[in-house]
Amino acid sequence: MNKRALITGISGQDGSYLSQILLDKGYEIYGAVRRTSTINTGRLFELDILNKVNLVAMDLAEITNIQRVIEEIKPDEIYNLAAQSFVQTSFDQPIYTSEIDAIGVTRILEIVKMLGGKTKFYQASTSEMFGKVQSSPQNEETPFYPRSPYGVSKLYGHWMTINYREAWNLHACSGILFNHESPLRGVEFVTRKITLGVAEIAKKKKQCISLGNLNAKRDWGFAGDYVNAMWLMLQNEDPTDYVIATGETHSVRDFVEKAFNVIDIEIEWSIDNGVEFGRCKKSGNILIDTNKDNNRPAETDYLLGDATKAKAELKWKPEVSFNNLIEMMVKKDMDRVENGNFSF
Ligand code: NAP
Ligand code: G4F
Repeated sequence: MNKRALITGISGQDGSYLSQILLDKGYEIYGAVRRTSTINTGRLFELDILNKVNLVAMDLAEITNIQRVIEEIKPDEIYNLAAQSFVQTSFDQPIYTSEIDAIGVTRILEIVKMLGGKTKFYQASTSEMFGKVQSSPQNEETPFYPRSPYGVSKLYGHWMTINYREAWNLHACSGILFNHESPLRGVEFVTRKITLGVAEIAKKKKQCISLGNLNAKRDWGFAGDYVNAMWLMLQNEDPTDYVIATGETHSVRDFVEKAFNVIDIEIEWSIDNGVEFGRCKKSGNILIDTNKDNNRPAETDYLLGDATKAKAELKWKPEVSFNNLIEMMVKKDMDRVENGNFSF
């Protein structure tokens, strides 16, 4: 019989890619979607899998809803990807973020335990838990120091996952994933904001992209590679936690330069009256400006992951390079802008 997976956050970037690879493996997919005025199915549509998954109404805020869904579906595996996932918003909505990203995890774990504890559970943990990094590169042994309500909430969910594994013997594991991007990334995140902005500038629909901290560094990989690691973790006989990362770090500034290179523009940086700008070297036009509104009250300055454990035990490795990722994102956004093809 086909395995059954319940994916919370199926409408998001990772949920869509994960559905795609699990469908290829023959899984029956149930995707939890919360009630909104229009259900966000654009990514599933773009991957041409919308009619291959079963959508069920489930909000992480509502335990009775979670219980009914899990009781009815009886999934072999649950991938808990649902979250208020935007760090900046978590400073304005710390309580809502905790409700979903922290307590929401316990709601699912408790129901899995109550129903006999047979369902395997994956928790979407994050490199944002390392925050003000205590050592580099970061691996499974690195102490955590979260710098946002999002990071703090995720750290609670991380430890709850470990606690249910140790206390109740659940097959529960947590993937500490570093930033991963794709053409399906939400437009609020810096990489997609840049690639969409570059495409709009190339097609003369926009003049300038406004950013915040250009010096922040991230270990950016491709989401399609990272969802495979989630699946591999749940196939382990003994559940444990893994860091998933590329082992390379780049600044937001590097990302901007490389994204403009895709459309043959070279960026020159300058500071006027304390504000940094990026100009087109050839025309002198300002293509990037910086605005303090895009800065965070507390920043995670530097992330660099060490995925040695995942490489050794899961035989996982990233396939898409930093340059190829940027090129893939810019080209897809050029196509979207040219054809007015925005499905999410
Ligand atoms: P995403 O695109 O923002 O997707 C988040 C998903 O969660 C969406 O499907 C969203 O539904 C759903 N959701 C939000 N609140 C919910 C609620 N109350 N009840 C049910 N569903 C809810 O995020 P992503 O990039 O795919 O990331 C997936 C997971 O990995 C998240 O937990 C994120 O925190 C974590 N993570 C991501 C990264 C990364 O770099 N992408 C790195 C580490 C960890 P709507 O469509 O209705 O908004
Ligand atoms: O793209 P970001 O918003 O991603 P961030 O905060 O690293 O969070 C993402 O990765 C986490 C894993 O580490 C996930 F858990 C989380 O769910 C999410 O997927 O910002 C990246 C960096 C930050 O340092 C930010 O200050 O880019 C900097 N930045 C500079 N200007 C900007 C901007 N970020 C955004 N979103 N918008 C800007 O204009």
